Amino acid sequence: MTRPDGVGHGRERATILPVDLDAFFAAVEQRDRPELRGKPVIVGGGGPDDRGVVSTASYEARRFGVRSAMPLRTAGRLCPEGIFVPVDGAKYQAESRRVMTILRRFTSRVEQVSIDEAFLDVAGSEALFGPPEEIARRIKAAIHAETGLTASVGVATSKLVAKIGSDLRKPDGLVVVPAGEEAAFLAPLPVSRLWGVGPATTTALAELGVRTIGDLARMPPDALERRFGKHGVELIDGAHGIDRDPVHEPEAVKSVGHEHTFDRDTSDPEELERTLLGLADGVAWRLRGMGRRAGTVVVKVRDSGFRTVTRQAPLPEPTDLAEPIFQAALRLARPEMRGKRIRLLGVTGTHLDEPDQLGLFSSEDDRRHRAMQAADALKRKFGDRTIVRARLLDRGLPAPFERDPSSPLARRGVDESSDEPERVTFERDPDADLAPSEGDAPDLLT
Ligand code: DCP
Ligand code: MG
Repeated sequence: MTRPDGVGHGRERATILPVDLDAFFAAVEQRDRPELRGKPVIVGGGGPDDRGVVSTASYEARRFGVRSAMPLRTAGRLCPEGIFVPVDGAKYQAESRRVMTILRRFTSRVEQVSIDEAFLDVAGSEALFGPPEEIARRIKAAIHAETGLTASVGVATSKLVAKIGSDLRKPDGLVVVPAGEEAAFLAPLPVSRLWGVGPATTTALAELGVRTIGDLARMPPDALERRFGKHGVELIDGAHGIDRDPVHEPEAVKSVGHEHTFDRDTSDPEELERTLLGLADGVAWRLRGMGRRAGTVVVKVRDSGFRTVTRQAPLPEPTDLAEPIFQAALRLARPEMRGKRIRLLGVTGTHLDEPDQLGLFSSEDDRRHRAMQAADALKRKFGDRTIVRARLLDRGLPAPFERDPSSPLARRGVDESSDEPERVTFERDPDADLAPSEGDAPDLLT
């Protein structure tokens, strides 16, 4: 697509796919509680008398005008039959992670932009999965089969046009805008569909007689620039479907680690072992989320006198499972812990392999199976109260393992010298020439 002045966005093919789950939190609740299906479900806070706001509403509730960010009281007034459900953040995070893992089976070029939304660039995946439209169908089918949720997907040459497309036929939509048809696709839509066009700009444009994106595209550019300044130039680009922002791949990560500082220094072998297990589980969990495996385990042991040692050893084979990471960590840490009171333990996986095209070579079922085998092995070893995270949560520890890997906090990593009780660290590849994007996933839940 090329602007009248000859400026194009440089992409000749429609390979950008936004994927956005439909009524995400509400859909998860309707999936898990069949009695809520087909009903107006409002997720957020304690109910219509609560002072909070709506997180999201099922499409049934939206028919009454209920929207995200609306006060719960207003929602209760608009939709008296609405069923109010509290937010279950950990559950939605886990679901989000499953969906992102599915997306990464289709390409490594996945940019997660919120808890339920990502952009993919599938140029390069076509030999394996077919043309972009076919990939879009497969993605929708895989998400539905594996999570029971529906997603809306767009296909276009730019994020802007593809996203407008994916929003257009929600829920369960699929809109393809072939290269060269952007202007025709956008022309009849209201200007408010464009990014950065809120109520004020919409009103100002209406005063100029501009209501649709087509009206906007026909406006003399200098008139828009005079009226809106720099924003005017963006408006003109938008009206022509021009958006040069590429899909930003995740930063190259070299290692994944978790640390725990004990409330009170301890020499209790059971507590030390259990903590290593929890840390190993967190590392494995995170690796699986990234589609990576660690080749080496590093442990860090700090005693009550602040003496810190790190020990590392290669794993028998690269892994993303808790059990081998835990076994290696225990072997490394045990001699360092003997006869000491321990202040801090850390477990890190390094020498990560290349991002896995996961499902290409091993089916998701295989992977789940392996993960479950590992859980079973741990169960055999530690008896029945074994869900590792649950055991750690029982002890009142924070839940570092539920942190969204793409959250700004986790991406930033944490200062090595700080002494926070529980930390997630990412070490970036200094060679990777990938600037962190401004559009980091909003950390909705943490
Ligand atoms: N969310 C929230 N508060 C907001 C907006 C969103 O807590 N103000 C949460 C709840 C949503 C989730 O984020 O389920 C995803 O946001 P979306 O904007 O994608 O909204 P939905 O997925 O709920 O609906 P849609 O079908 O319009 O995408
Ligand atoms: Mg959504």
